[in-house]
Amino acid sequence: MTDNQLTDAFTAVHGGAPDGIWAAPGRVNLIGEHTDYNDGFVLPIALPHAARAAVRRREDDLLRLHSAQADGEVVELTADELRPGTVPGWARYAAGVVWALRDAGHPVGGVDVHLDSDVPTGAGLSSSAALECVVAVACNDLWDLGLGPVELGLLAQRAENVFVGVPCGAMDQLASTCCEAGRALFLDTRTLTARQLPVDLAAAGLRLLVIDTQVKHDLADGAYAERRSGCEKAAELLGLAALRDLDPAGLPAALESLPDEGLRSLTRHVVTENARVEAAVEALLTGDPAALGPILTAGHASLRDDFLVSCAETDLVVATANAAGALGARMTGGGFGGSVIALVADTDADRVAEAVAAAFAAAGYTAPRVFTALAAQGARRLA
Ligand code: GAF
Repeated sequence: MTDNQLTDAFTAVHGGAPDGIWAAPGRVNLIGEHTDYNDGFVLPIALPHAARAAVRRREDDLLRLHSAQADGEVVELTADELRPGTVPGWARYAAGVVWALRDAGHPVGGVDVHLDSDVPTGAGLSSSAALECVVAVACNDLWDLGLGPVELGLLAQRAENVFVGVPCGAMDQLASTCCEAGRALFLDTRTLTARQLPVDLAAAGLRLLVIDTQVKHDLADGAYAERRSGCEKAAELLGLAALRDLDPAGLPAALESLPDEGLRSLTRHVVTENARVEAAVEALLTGDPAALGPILTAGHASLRDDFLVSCAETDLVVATANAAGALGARMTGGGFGGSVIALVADTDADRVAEAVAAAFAAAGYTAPRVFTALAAQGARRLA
């Protein structure tokens, strides 16, 4: 939607004009899955798909929240009365950020908000982080808070952890606030050191397909929290601050010392996944993006066989895409459905997409949605 359309929609709901328009993108993670809450490495790119918000600062502390994707109602809340776990539905992502900013001592008050997002929901593409981050950047500008992208991303993560109640790591929110166009964000989630790595797949005759299986996942359903607490337990038993601290050379001995196969396989995934991120960074830095292919496929096998967050649909996409000529493929995001990324030569893109569509039809699955991912700009003011 254009800025004018957003302004018109804001005016129709709230009356008058917004103070400005902001955008915050969804993401795909190239590699480094379930590493962010283990103090590890991630390598996301921002998508052109984004949550956009027309926002106006209010002089009272009323939040009047409206979403083009919801049923038309305006959700009215009082900033001072916001409490974790009390706001249902999409509005909790916006309200949670106001809560997190105020809880951190920032003098944020009421806002009128009209949201419109084209980040597919439940597709593993960070639609909720996009909603959080667009409100965070808007409040940062409207109250002149002077917060940088890392601080804003971490506040948005706190909104999700505490206000919404999902124990996610920081990747999605930091990807949304920190990513740059044409670059992948190599982030060390312990030190929060970030490097922006050029990712020019087109120059190499390649493209990254995003294949949304349309199987909805829900991070709040407990399986994600279980994986996270399993990793924390393994680290504790190994005497480590986090699984990030386990060197690949020490992995065999560490695995032997763990009491059960569940903890062993979680540990194996995290240690090998961090090494895959480092290998992927090397591929990008040496100008050899095709080398990402086998790294993606190995990452998928680890998520499927060790971390147990894959599902029949994502496994079918990966197997079919690779059989049809993809250089590599893997599920992206938290898992239990959602999207697969496939690295393909430009000339093979249609064949891969058609093969996946045919395999889904044969299996009786809903047709997948396919688009090409282009590394887009992180959260920003549009107008
Ligand atoms: C979800 C979470 F929100 C992220 O923090 C991350 O853990 C990801 O799953 C898995 O890598 O998107």
